[in-house]
Amino acid sequence: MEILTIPTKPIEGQKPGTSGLRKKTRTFMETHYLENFIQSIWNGIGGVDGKTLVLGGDGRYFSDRAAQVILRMAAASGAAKVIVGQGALLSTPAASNLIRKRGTDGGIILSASHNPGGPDEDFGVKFNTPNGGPAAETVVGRIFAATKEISEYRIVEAQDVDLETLGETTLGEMKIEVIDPVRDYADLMEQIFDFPAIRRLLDGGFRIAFDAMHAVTGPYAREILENRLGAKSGSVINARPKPDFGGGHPDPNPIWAEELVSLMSAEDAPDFGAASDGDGDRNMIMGPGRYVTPSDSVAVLAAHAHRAPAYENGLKGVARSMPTSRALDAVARKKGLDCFETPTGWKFFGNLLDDGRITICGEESAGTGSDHVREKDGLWAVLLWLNILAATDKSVDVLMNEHWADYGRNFYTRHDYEGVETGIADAMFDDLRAKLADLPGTEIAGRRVEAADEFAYTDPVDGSVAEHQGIRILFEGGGRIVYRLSGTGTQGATLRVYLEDETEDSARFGQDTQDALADIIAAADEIAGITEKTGRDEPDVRA
Ligand code: VG1
Ligand code: CO
Repeated sequence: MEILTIPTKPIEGQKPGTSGLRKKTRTFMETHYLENFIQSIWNGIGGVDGKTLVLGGDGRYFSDRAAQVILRMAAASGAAKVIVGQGALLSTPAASNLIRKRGTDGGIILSASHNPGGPDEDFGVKFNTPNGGPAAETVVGRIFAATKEISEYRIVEAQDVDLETLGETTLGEMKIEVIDPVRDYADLMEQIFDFPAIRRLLDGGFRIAFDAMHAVTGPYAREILENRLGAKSGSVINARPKPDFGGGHPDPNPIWAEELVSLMSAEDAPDFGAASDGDGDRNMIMGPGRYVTPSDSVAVLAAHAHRAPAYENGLKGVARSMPTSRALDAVARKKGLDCFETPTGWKFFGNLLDDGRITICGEESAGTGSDHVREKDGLWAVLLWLNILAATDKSVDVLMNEHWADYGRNFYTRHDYEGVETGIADAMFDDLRAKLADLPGTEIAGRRVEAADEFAYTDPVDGSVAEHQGIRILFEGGGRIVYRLSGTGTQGATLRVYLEDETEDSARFGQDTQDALADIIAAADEIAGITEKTGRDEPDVRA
């Protein structure tokens, strides 16, 4: 088989963001674009000669083509073997599990996660290291450096590999193993949770709805929830992965998962509702007529995890991304657990998990996970909820109300302003930075500022430092504003404003979130001048 060496030049902007390299699909389809980035991964990790990799993704448009290119490039650079999910499908947590279980040298995940898919939408490539997690900043830095130096890439000339038939095949000297993408993952879930207890719950008439949003979790949820746990057939909706996710955003929040929300708001709503995103690492949790915020969800899961077999001896510690509400901190305090605060993005949990400092972690953006893999894991969160509901025999409503009574309630919302001109967004952050020192002690929208800073994180395991991870304004009495720019968007800048306040007053527990946060929201605009600078008087998304 002929190995071609193709001359190329560095392409601007191949800098991975919060979670891999994410661009418009058409950008990835430009000549050399994907090839340059893949070769730069190989170059950045010291080559793939003799290595074994995992490959799969969320099945979005262009994944099938990209998978063939990556296989040809792995073969050309001497990889020993690639383990591929059938049809090039693998959820992000399933890929993480396979990398770990098979002891491979890492893997490539083809996904732009919750971003829409299709020729005019988004595509993405992510490299995970042998621990199963997203490459840490140092590795990402080497890959990015390689994109700026590349002068050629290697690829073999060959026909497409059949990725539909399970079993072993070869591409030149390289072995390819096409595996069932679901089985190993479903087996892992069965080891972690009390499946017999969940089965009894479902047999007893407890009804669930899981919205796979036409994305990768469909086959996983069908196998686990319907086949292995006996949920009524049809409990999993939108279960067939489609290259364009049925035209929607595969983002499990109350706006994009409207089908689930309307199911859960109906008179005869199921007892439990959940959804996941494009690549299966996010989750949304609902009870009848009730949305559980991701920040609350991770706190509830940490408080009750011991009810699942894998966590019956308790947790080593917990962690949350900085913008995530501090509901988790309250649980950690009561239980005497360490609670780490990390920058946004799962890669920052990797060292804490590898070093045995934490067991459970989460992000406000609907990511929750544990040390069973090194990615956030949507179905894992759903199953832990079901395990807890089965073990306590309580409803979502009762669990949530009891949680607030025990720990207080953290009101929480995120306001996103999408497609803001990059220059305007950058100037806003410069202005904010310049203001920070003067804010403490001032009163804004009736609230007194206690502290203000720009978040930097020193990793307690390897001492690496991540700077510029968001601007924080803390108010007396527990209120907080965080400003950040998204690192996953593909157009202009997305300004994220995270708003939080806390109360232990049970009379306020039922209050509407936006109402409860009205003064903090007003303060956020006053401090940053959002309306004035962007010309927007409303966010595009209130999550
Ligand atoms: C967003 C979320 C972040 C999450 C990341 C990847 O990043 O805020 O919490 O880890 O997406 O999630 P950003 O930089 O846009 O705020 V996924 O499910 O898109 O891989
Ligand atoms: Co995702």
